[in-house]
Amino acid sequence: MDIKEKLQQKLGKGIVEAADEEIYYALLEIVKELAKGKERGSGKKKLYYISAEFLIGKLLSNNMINLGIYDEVRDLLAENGKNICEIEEAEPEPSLGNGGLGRLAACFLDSVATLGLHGDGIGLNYHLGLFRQKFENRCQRETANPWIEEKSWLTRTEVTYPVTFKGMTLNSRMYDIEVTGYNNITNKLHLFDVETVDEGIVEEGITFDKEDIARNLTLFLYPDDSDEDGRLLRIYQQYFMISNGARLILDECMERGCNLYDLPDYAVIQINDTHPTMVIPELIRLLMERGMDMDDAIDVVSRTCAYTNHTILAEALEKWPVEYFKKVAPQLVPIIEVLDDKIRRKHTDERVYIIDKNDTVHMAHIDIHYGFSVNGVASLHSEILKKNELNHFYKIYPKKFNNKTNGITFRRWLLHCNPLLTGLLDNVLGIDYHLDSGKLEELMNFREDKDVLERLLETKRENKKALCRYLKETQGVELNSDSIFDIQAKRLHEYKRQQMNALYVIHKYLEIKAGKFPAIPITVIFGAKAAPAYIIAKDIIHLILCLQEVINHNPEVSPYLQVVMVENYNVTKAEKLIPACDISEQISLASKEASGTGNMKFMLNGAVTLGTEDGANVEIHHLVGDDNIFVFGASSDEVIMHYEKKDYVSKDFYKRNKDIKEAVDFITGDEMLAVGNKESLTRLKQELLDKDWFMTLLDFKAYTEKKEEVLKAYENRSEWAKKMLVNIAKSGYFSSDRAIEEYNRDIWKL
Ligand code: AZC
Repeated sequence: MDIKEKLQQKLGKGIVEAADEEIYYALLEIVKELAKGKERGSGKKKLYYISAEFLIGKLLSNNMINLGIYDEVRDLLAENGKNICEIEEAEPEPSLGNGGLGRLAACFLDSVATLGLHGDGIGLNYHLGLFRQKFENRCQRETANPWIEEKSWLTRTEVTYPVTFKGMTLNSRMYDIEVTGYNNITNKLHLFDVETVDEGIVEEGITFDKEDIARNLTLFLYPDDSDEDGRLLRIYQQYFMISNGARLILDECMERGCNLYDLPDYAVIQINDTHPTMVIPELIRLLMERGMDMDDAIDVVSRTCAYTNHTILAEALEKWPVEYFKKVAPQLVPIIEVLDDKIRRKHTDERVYIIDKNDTVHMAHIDIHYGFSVNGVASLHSEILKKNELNHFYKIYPKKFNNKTNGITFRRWLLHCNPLLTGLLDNVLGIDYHLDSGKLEELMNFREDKDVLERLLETKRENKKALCRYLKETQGVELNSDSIFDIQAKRLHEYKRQQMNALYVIHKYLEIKAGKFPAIPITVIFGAKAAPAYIIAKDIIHLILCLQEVINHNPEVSPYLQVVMVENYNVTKAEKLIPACDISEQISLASKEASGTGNMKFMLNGAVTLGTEDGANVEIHHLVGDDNIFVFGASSDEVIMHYEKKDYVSKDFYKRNKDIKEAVDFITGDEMLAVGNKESLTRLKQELLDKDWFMTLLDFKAYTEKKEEVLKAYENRSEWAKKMLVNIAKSGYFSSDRAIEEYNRDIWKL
């Protein structure tokens, strides 16, 4: 039966008569059936990618692209007066991740299947995912974000396990999502859920009874952990995830013929950051339960597990009091104690102990001692791990450390999100680059081709217009599509320095008011969610929303400068912003952004990076060369030195530099207080003056100067088009297919 017949059969009526939602549900079923019919991953050894986050985004279009039916369905719908983009609107986005780490896991699953490798994901089935962001009185408010409908991508399985917590046993159930590779096999994402979960316990916003574990365990991704109940809930979630995962892995491996002593021949477990770390002591415990002696169990598990580190920020390196384990999963405590004891017998350096003198368990230390591989996610980050953050471990295990620079799937971040550019590239290069991203490099042959350059500019113009229409419809803002689109879209965090961008906006606003007009109007676009308990991050959102109000309503300024913060930034919104971007803001304090992956997505879509020498920006710089990126700011070595010497004083910069003083003072000036909250704006200003942990004022001058250079460069349209072309041509390296090939070659060996 062809797609048309299938669709009509499912609909029970003609396509013309069906509503968008009905078509979405019918396509969902068809796609699920097709995916299930595909060849499965096979082979003796299998990868298990365990992660607390899989930020998969909407799946319909991507699955259709990977199954090779997208064009056919799009045309079929068009023939019947339907627009595939509107059908997509009917799909709720599963927000099962915060940002980079979760999206990386999703891109990796796509590439594992695309490369035909045998590997599944293991995670949790959060019913409400990450919160939905609403703007009210120019502040972020959080509401629940349900995504599981009666018909969804989830398939209920018969796999269930009793999971034992202190004083309570909860039954789990596994749900599967099919992960279909591009023209290749289908693997699975296994999401574990607790049978007793109850969405009804959510009250106002995202508040709920944090102690009612049986009903709340899989409700939210990362519940607020600013209090002890929240932190304990995280331990419950983590233990639930890995306890299910560990048993699934052992069961599957035994089914494939494993005798447990040869587990490393049957499984490799990639631990995505420290959230799944408990899988190590849990596997040891389970192997002992099945009769293995402890030393053998430790040896087997250590040869099966590999760890990826995604951050050097101290706050994100998980440490849990032994007390918490005693309260939640006491069965792990004796195992962790033995693991620690073995280290203490071998090493005198306290910094490598697992349990410190405050009786706190350092999760990453378990991974490093009892895993066989430790990788960072960009070359600078991996170097910093070796030289600084994890140097004392590197000295013990130099061979374990390696780098795997992140990557993104081009199916979603080019083919799906940017059909215009894809069409142009297909036309110029053919379609081989879809599977072999290195082929994009052939675009370099067209660097002097006026026609290609003009068409590149044209696709950007069209994508900008499309974004304008979308923002008008969804947020009622009216933007100038002929202006420069300068975009910073990523989680809100002080180290990412959205505040520095906001200070630039203020600076520009003051200049324009004083009569100094930019040659081409500028539109500064932000998209960011702040963690619900992260006060300063929310203050920064408030600052940006107030600026939006003040600037866009100033008739003298708004023809030259506009600011807009996109509400509820998520994967779907990223897919609309990225193709429309001219300037990609990657301005983290050097050394703090482990890699970044947004930087890669923007580059691939023909944006030019304005960034610090941080994370993967360093590699982007290396690939595109000095002429095709705008780099500024203190180097990571300088930054690390400032931290060591504790010699950075932000107030000195404020006192010495007039532009900085004016911009910072503006935060609590009359214009802002007329629309904003005094307490919040004052707190933010004081934070910049008294703390400024991420050295905004240190780099501000270099940033504004470099931004002027970028704006100037944009005026020369043909030269700018060349920069766009070089960025696209050189982005092949950042395909997640390349990253996964490296993981497999060096770590997994499937
Ligand atoms: C992020 C890093 O901040 C980002 O630089 C990196 O690109 C991404 O992981 C993927 O490796 N980290 C997180 O999202 N979260 C945590 C807890 O580190």
